[in-house]
Amino acid sequence: MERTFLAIKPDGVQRGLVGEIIGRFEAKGFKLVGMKLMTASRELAEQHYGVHKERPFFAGLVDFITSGPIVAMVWEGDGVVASARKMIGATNPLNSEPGTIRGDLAVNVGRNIIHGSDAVETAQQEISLWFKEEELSAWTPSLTPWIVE
Ligand code: D4T
Repeated sequence: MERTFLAIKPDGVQRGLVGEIIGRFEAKGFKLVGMKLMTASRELAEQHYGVHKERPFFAGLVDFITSGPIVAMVWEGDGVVASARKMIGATNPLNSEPGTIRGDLAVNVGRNIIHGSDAVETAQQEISLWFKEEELSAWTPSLTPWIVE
């Protein structure tokens, strides 16, 4: 079953948006299989954003993402990687459609409140970077037959 890595960034936690954001993925019908509140080390943040190492915003991004607790999560469901990206919205919140998390709740690219994996392969890498296997729960919500046939 497809899984994605989502993280509510320090701004989302500081602004008290954890419940609002998690609620959207729960209400959609995806399954939460891992979640922890943690402050990322510089090493972890640099690995996570390694693809942006040469970009001018890299140092500021790492400073920001390690500046306070984040909520790291793994969600599961058919098509969850692409669907979560759609629910999150464009990277720059000023370009995110209303109805998306960033479109509804953010205004600045450096404070865009949530991260979501951009592809199935990236998701697998990010999940193993942030979580140990034993931190993930395989479970069957009793509502499943009412959400997927
Ligand atoms: P993340 O990875 O945080 O989910 O964001 P996106 O996948 O939507 O966008 P990204 O990888 O291109 O950017 C990573 C991260 O860097 C911040 N950022 C980005 C920034 O501070 N300034 C910038 O100019 C850009 C392009 C925001 C997200």
